[in-house]
Amino acid sequence: MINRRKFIRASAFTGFASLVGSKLKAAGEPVTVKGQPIVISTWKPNVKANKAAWEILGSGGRALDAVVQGVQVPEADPEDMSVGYGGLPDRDGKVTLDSCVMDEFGQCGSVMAIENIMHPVLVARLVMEKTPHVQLVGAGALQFALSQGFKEENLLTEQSEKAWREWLKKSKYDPMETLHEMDKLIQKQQVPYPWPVPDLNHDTIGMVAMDTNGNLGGACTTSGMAYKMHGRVGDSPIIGAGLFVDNEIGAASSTGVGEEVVKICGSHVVVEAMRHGMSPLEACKEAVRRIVKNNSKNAKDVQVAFLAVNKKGEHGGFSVAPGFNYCVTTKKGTIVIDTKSWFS
Ligand code: SD4
Repeated sequence: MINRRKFIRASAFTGFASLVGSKLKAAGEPVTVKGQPIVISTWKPNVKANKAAWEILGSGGRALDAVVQGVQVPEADPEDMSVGYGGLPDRDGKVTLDSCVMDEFGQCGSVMAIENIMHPVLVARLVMEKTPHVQLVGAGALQFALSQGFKEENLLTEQSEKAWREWLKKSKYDPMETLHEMDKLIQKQQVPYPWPVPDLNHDTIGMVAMDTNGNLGGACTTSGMAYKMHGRVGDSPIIGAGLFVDNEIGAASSTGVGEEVVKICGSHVVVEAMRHGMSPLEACKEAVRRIVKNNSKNAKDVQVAFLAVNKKGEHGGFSVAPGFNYCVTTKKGTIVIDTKSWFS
C-alpha cells in the first residue's frame, strides 16, 4: 500500500498532442501517427501497469500487446482488491472476473464471471483470436481457459475473505451508501482513495494505448463490484460499455458503477462523440452527462468515470463525482492526472 502513494501528480499535460496533431492527414483519410506512443489507464495505482505496457510500446510494439501486458500487473497483485487475484468476492464469497480486449482491426473478445483464472485478460484475448465468438461466460469461459492450458487457482486471499466475512454481518449491497461512507472518511483524510468500496483501493483497470504505428488497442479487467450477486456482470467486459476502440477515431474505457455505464453504452458514446469532433475530455464529459441525466434524483451518488485517447494522441478523463484520476505514459514519462467531475 505504501508504494501506491508514491505517484507523480500533475494537473495538466500538454505539448505532446500538438506535436502529433501536425502530422495528421486530411480529415477522412486513415490516420497513422508515427513515433508518438501513449498509454493511459484508470486510477493512479496503475502507474505500475503503465510501466509494464510501456516495455512494449516504448520499443515499438503493438498497442494490443502492450495493454494486455499492462493489465496483468493488477490482475496478479493480491493487494489490488478489485482486479484478479485478491479481488473482493461476490456475496457468496466467490471471486468472479470480467475482462475484455479490443484491437486496431475492431476485433474483440471477452470473458465474464470467470472463476479461478488469475489472468482473465489472456483468456479474453484467446476468445478473440481462437474462437468464432466475442464473449464467453462463467463455466463456459472456464472450460475454454482450461482447454487452452490455463490452470485453476484460488483467487480469494485471506484479506479479501476477511473483508467479505465482515460484509456478511450486514449483507447489504448498497454502492450509494458505501460512497457516502467513503466521502466521510475522505473528509477526515483517512484514506488515499476517494472511491468506492470499503477496502479503500477499488481500481478496476481500463487501459487504452496508441503504438508507434498509430494503431490503437485496449483492455479492461476487474473483479467487479464487491459483494455483487453471483453471476452479475458489469460494464468492464462488455464491448462498447467498459471498452471501445475504433482505429480511425480513438479508444475509451470506464470505471465505476457498471450498470450505469451499460445503460448508455458508455465507451462507445465517448468514441462516437470524438468522431463528431469532441476532444477526449469533452467526449468523456458527454458520456457523464448522459449518466447524470439518467439518474436525475441521485446522480451525485453514482460514481462513473471515463478516459479516452484520440488518434492525435490527445487524452482526457471525466467523472460524475470527484476523485477520479488516470495515469498517462509517453516518452516523456508517467504522470497522474486528477480529472474534473460533473459534481464538485
Ligand atoms: C463494475 N465497473 O463491475 C466495474 C467496477 C469498477 O472501479 O470499475 N470499479 O461495475
